[in-house]
Amino acid sequence: MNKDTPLTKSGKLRALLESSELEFIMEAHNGISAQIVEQAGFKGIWGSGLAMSAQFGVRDSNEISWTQIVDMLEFMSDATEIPILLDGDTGYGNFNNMRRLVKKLEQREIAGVCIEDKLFPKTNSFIDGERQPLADIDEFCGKIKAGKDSQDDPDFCIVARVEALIAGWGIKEALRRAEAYHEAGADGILIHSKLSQANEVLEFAHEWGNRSPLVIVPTIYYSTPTDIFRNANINLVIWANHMVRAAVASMEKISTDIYASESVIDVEDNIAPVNKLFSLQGAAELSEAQERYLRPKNSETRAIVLAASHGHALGELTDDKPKVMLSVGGKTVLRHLLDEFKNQNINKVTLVAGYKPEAIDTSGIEMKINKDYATTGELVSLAVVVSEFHDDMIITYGDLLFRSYILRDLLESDGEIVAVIDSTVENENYSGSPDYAYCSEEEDRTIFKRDVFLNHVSEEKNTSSGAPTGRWIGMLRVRGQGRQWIEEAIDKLKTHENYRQMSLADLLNQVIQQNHPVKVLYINGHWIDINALADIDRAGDFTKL
Ligand code: SPV
Ligand code: MG
Repeated sequence: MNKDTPLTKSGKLRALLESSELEFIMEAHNGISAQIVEQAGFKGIWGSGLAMSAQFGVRDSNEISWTQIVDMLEFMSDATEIPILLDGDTGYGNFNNMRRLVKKLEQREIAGVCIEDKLFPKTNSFIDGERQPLADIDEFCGKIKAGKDSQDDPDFCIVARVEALIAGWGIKEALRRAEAYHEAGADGILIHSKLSQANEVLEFAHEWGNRSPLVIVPTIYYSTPTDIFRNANINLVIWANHMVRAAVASMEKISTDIYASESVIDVEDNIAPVNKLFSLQGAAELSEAQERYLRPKNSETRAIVLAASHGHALGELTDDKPKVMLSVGGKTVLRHLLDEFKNQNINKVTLVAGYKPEAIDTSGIEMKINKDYATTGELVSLAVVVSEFHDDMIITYGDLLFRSYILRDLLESDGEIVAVIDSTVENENYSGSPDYAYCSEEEDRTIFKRDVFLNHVSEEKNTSSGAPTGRWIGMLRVRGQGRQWIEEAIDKLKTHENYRQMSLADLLNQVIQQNHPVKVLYINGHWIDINALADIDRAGDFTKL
């Protein structure tokens, strides 16, 4: 930044007032309009009394309280970097009210205040201006002095607004007052006029010379070319009410159009997109902060659900839908699964479908298809979503129902790959072909649990590795390097002649064969998978427990 650029808002306002160039500030009346003014390039904001009253739907006659104004200014100031000059009416009372006002404005980083020499409660200068009594000059000078004496920041600006021309007193009185206010310490003079030509303002400017910064409000004499002001000893132009008028005109049009057409189709392209609001509100910053401070546990975890097969053993039940869409205990199997994921904050779920994908309710999931589901095994289904793999994921069969603690414990377990193993080797109700797990140790029921690793998974009950220590339930956690191990194992198995028929058990065995550890999370029952008709009733009972 240029070393001469003031850093404080009050410093910036003072620089505008004292600039050798003609400067401009624009009205704003709330946080969003203040931001829009800043984004348009304006170097300052006019906190207009008229506009703020109007946006509250009341008159510009001190019907809103000064604290309501200060509250609004706080939003405007928080939302912007450019200085705000408050239209402070008469200072909302006498010298004492003025002192308190200045303190409160400084606390909110409002750069300055303009007060006008009328009586509280005031009325807008363009409504019966001649009938409005002017303040006693000495009393008004006392107010200016009190304000100047109570400011802590030397750059805070107090602009004195002369209403003599509005009230019909003429140039002489205007100059007399301006001089007194200047003497009292005002940082600038605002000369106001309600004529449609700038003549009296220009005459005043001419007489005033460069005694102190001069500010004008060309609301009524708007047709005067700006260069005339530029050449007339004027420092600052206030566009005093154009944001609120623009908003009113636009809102009126849009509201009438929508009412008449009973539709928003034709207006959509003529109004700001919702994303524009988000951007003005700084929504992106909040999302970022949420990532930093509020990232819920497991929110990065994704789930992959394998649900491609037909499930022939279920007979007619799967004639028109895959297993995951069977209803159990009032919900589909898939819904049970998704609810378990949701309970653990896992919201990104990819499901690999194959048989009758059109019957799957895809709300809350992303669906991918293994089109060769009828002739391939689970491994091919998993390979369909390799591109969806993530550094933290659960891979599971879609026909599993389980108690919530199983997924919770799996998410809390550490290890690059963790397999959930039921330590009950035999289960007479089990209808499928079990994946017997051969682990480094049997389940240890003491509190001093040691890490257990999977050695092998097999449909064979007794293999050369000895007796099984449990059954794999079809659920895995994969994290960190584990993802790479799985990808490498898939690549390796792809070269195998049986690849198309391979299962996830083959994948686990391959990972282990490549010397990567697969940790075991032992459980004791509390899950069920749906393979045959008998399982449907059992699953119904399971969900009721
Ligand atoms: C305001 O913006 O509230 C002003 C300027 O005081 S004017 O309405 O032109 O009087
Ligand atoms: Mg005003």
